[in-house]
Amino acid sequence: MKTDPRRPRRYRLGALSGLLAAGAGLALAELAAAAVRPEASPVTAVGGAVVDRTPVALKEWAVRQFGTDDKLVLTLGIVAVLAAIAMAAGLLAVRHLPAGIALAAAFGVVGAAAALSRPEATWKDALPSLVGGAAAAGVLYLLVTALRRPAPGPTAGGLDRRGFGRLVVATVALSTAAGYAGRRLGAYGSAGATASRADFVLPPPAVPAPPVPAGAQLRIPGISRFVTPNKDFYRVDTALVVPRVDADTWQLRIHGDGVARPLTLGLRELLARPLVEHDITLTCVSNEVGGPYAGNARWLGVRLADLLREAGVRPPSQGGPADQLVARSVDGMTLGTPVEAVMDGRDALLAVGMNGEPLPFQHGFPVRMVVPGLYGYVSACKWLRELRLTTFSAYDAYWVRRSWAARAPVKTQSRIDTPRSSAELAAGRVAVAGVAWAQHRGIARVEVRVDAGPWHEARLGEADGDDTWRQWVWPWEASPGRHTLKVRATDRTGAVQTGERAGSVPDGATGWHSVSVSVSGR
Ligand SMILES: Nc1nc2c(c(=O)[nH]1)N[C@H]1C(S)=C(S)[C@@H](COP(=O)(O)O)O[C@H]1N2
Ligand SMILES: [Mo]
Repeated sequence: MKTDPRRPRRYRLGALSGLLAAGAGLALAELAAAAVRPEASPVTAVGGAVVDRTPVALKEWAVRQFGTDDKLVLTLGIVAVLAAIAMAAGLLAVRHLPAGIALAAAFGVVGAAAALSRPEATWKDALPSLVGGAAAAGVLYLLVTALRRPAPGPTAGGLDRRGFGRLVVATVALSTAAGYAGRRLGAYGSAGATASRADFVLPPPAVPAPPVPAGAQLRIPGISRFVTPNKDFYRVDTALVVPRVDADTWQLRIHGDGVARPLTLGLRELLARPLVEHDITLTCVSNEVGGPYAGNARWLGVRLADLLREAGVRPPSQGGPADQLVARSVDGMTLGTPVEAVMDGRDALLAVGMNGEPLPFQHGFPVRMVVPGLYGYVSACKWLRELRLTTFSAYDAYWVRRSWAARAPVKTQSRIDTPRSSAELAAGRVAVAGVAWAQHRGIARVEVRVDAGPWHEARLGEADGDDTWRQWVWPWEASPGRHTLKVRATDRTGAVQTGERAGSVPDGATGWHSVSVSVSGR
């Protein structure tokens, strides 16, 4: 067989054609998604489908490795896989045009299937991926046909560089224009939501929270701030694009077993009820011992128990038929909360305000749930849309279907904020300090131990109710050498935090946080 010297180059250009076709497809799909809804973009849809199907062990690993960047890493991963397949499709198309085109188009179908598999999907969600797949296939067809067409004139048999070059320029221009238009259209689409948040003035609370006691915040460099500023508040959710809900059209529906008077409320109606303010520390079940997924804020909202009573709901202890309250968000997330906990007198809130401002979009604007004493995944539904009363035996919420426990009260935990792990310290007085939490039970005592020594009682910051974390500090006379510091807390029921190590699945990690430091002599 004779080998054609132009072949390697033709393949390189084939791979490039694949990439350009994929780029054009993605850009047009983003534009279409901006028109349909942002969640329907193929990358987001595939990403969401991957998140839904990721085994917990892998998800935990990803969260440990990448923290809150896990979403970015996932998106980059999808784009990288897509790029590899796009190049393969380009190469394939050079050899066998229909096969390459079919591969490009198949990707549209995969994206469409992923979009349709997402909760809350309608048939329209398939459109962006189908448009993208068709565009990619069409562009690939044009580029590869040009590659295969011999140049006219004297260089007959060679590549029609000009023709191919023009097509490349046209493709890049088209993709850029579509990408730009998509962004503009996307911003336009969420402009109503953005304006509704900007215009939203928080009503004053009928029951204000007392000021945070001055002694709740210890003056120690490196300790977590007692009130976590909104911009620093941890974020954990499955949303690859943050839902932007327009407060003016937002509605909440309350219905289900034992709901004598189902309710549908807009924001105005919700806010017509008395608002209470309450400080609550929120923690994530997937937080490792010593991890960062805990934050404390002043929430403003309507007491959920009042609203449920208004709807005629009775807790199981008073003969109500429903023991589970399933909250559903606009993005189809479901979280199941014990009705008994919501109605037992604690300040379970439908929150609209966080630290004096409307909820940030990332934290659930316009309305989210917050329940003191329960991990976020069984209580803190963001972008709330529906509350349905049912039973734990009849329904498993999203995380419960993924090996997490159905009921998950917060476990007593404590964390050393300072000194940091591997810190190099000078011998002498060192402030060992951090936070401890046992929401709704309260923290009674925190103790610190150096190496295998005795436990020393730490000084506690002033308590701000039982639903928030508490700061603590212990002055250590550090002696030279390597040392390990450990902390444990005792809640107000007298239960001491267990030292037994357990991972976060299924209902929260246990064990004592420990920090190793080295102390040098003077
Ligand atoms: N709609 C929606 N609400 C959600 C989640 C989610 O993925 N989607 N994650 C929950 C989890 S696991 C936690 S820990 C809290 C975190 O709230 P934050 O991001 O405001 O800190 O939100 C909860 N509410
Ligand atoms: Mo969580």
